[in-house]
Amino acid sequence: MTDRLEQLVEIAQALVAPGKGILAIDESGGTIKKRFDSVKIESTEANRLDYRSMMLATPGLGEHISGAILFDETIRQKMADGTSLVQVMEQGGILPGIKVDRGAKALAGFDGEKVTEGLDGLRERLAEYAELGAKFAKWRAVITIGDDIPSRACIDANAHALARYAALCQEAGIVPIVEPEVLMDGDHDLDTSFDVTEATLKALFSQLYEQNVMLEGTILKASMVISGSDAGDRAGAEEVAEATVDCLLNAVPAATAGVVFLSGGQEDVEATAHLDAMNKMGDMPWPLSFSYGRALQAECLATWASDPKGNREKAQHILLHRARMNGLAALGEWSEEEEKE
Ligand code: 5MM
Repeated sequence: MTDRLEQLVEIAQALVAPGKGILAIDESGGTIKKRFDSVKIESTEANRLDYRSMMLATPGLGEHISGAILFDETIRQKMADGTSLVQVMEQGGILPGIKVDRGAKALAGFDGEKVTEGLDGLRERLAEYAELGAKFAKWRAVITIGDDIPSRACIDANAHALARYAALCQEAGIVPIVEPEVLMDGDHDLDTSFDVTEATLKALFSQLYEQNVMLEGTILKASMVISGSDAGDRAGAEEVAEATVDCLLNAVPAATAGVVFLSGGQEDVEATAHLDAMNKMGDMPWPLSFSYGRALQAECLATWASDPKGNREKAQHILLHRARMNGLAALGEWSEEEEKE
């Protein structure tokens, strides 16, 4: 194995080290504005820096968080004393990652479906991000469940783009996180979520194979197999865990370095309980961990926003607690009692 491939494997394994997971704080301009609007904070560059640097400087965060995914603005930001956020992360033992997709855009000819853009110029952007300290990257595709969708065309177009992105990342010595998110929106049942997720993952791994992507240096960021958010009779934690693990076993090669889940709109504790239930099912071919955005940040954001200066430590404490709970869930050692401590 060449040095570059060995380094990819090492980084990928570090990202899913036992009891550790990823903090997703790579909200693009529109999404962070939406999050800040919900807590009545203006989305200025200074406020985004204050909020994200507060999270990354949380003492002890690196015990449960292996890496954090940043947005382009964040990987370039420095604090008032000149320390860059990348340096803050390095000091805290957290690997810097970068979102490199340019968003999910309408897929021509397919109403209601999206394809993620961002391949043009990606080789050059990756080289720059590697210089800035990025060790891993993320690309998110969006698959929507609805009347007669997703189409085969949408699944294939997104799988193809994900694989081309992953190959470019590995060429640059950056570990790709491939994220084909099957949205929870809608009233679909668990079986529909299973079928769509399985078809999506199979298409993705077929494309990764076609495009020579090394799975030992690749992380899958998956959505759980879960009832739609508007479904009448939503499946419970055990059912979600079993369906998700069955689906992954059907579609994800054992060589893949690890699987981390997105939270996709689940409540904080719900996302933790689902991950824990999966890891309590016994040994898996890959580590199963987390890469939550909202399920790690929701309470931390609300606390910080109510008094950004006065509540800084309180918000950090809340983030650390959620990170610790999810770290336990990644080991199958979480319990409701731990939650109360
Ligand atoms: C943190 O949110 C990420 C960026 O989203 P946009 O590109 O839409 O601004 C998002 O990709 C996130 O990493 C994943 O969806 C997982 O986040 P959740 O909140 O679903 O755990």
